[in-house]
Amino acid sequence: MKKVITYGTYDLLHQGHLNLLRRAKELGDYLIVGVTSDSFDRGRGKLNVRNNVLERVEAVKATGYADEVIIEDYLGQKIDDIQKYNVDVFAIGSDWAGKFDYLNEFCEVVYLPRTEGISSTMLRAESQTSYRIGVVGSGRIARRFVPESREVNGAEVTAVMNPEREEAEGFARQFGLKAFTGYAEFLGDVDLVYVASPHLTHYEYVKEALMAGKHVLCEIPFLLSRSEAEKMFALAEEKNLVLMEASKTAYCPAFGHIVTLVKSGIIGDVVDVQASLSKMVPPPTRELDAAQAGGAMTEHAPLTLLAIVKLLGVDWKDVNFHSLIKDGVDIYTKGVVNYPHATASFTLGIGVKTEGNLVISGTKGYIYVPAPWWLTDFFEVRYEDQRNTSTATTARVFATRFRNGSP
Ligand code: C2G
Repeated sequence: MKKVITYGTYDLLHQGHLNLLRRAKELGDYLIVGVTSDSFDRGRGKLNVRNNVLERVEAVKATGYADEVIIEDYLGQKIDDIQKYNVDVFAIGSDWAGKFDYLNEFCEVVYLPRTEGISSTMLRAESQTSYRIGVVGSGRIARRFVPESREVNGAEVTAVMNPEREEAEGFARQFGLKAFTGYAEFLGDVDLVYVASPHLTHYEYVKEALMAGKHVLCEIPFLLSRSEAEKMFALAEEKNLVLMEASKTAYCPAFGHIVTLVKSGIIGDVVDVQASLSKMVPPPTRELDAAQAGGAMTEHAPLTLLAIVKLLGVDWKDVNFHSLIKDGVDIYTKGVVNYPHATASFTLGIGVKTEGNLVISGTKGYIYVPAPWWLTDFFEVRYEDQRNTSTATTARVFATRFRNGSP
């Protein structure tokens, strides 16, 4: 019996998928279809899949071409599946031509003609509003945001605003955007605002955008005082708008995996979280300028506090700080956050170098995330008996996929 295997997301199943599955089935006697899991798709940058994995599996089954449907959940699974199911032919659409030649070592690889004129992306685009994103600021982080946002459909960066005309126009030319120097005019031309300007400008930009009825994504540090943050969240709620802090770590699949594992009790009760982060920046720079709210705390605390709050919550008893100040900025800060049943500490450096790892200690074991933990691509769950230690290779896979966008 000749076994054929093929993989895909099969979102909003369409004629292109049907043709592909029919042709794949014709290559042999038995067709296995690997349907991607939701987390696998998110990990490879497919962020807008409409149907969930169960709906997609049902849609593939309903075509009648699949003799068996499996779930594809990790990078490298194709090789495992080919060996496990004794597959003779791996088939995939010609849009992937060349990308899976490495599987020739295990079975025959066939690229089938792709059906022109139809795709899930087209179907998704037809049925959804496309949001116009405006970027405030044109520095390092904004420069990374524009190309990354192109991976997401349903939203497109269309404008940039910087009060310095030359800066705005240079950035706009580089990315094919409209340039604005006036905020009100800019707000009139977008649906959603990404604030990536210097720290001290965040409050006014966020407030005006919300007042103008625009959703806001604001870079870290979001705002520099609790009362400002509370006011802005209340305003967003009143206006029924989305207001988010752009904390990427919170959306790293492997970081989410750690939080879930901890909540499941894998290390027992959490008694301590230690998170550190340091980055050396040569002066003169905004990060070391007191007048621009520089310092280790404003630069790094949002990420370390994210880990602490996600793991231990917001009901702390007290917080203590020790800072080393140079030229008016903290080049090093160590903070201890005490909870009724646990303690947490964060160590931050901007002119002091330290290890940037995350250690979550529990009554049964601990989780160790090496530097740079905030990009979370690998972690270990460790126990007293080292034979029990498990390396979260799935987490490594998630992050590798995420960074490389590899198939
Ligand atoms: N396809 C096609 N014609 C189209 C659209 C898609 O032949 N107009 C094929 C693709 O080439 C693929 C299959 O249909 O072989 C599934 O497509 P998608 O759902 O887009 O999944 P894809 O991202 O290609 O997943 O591990 C997953 C695989 O790498 C492929």
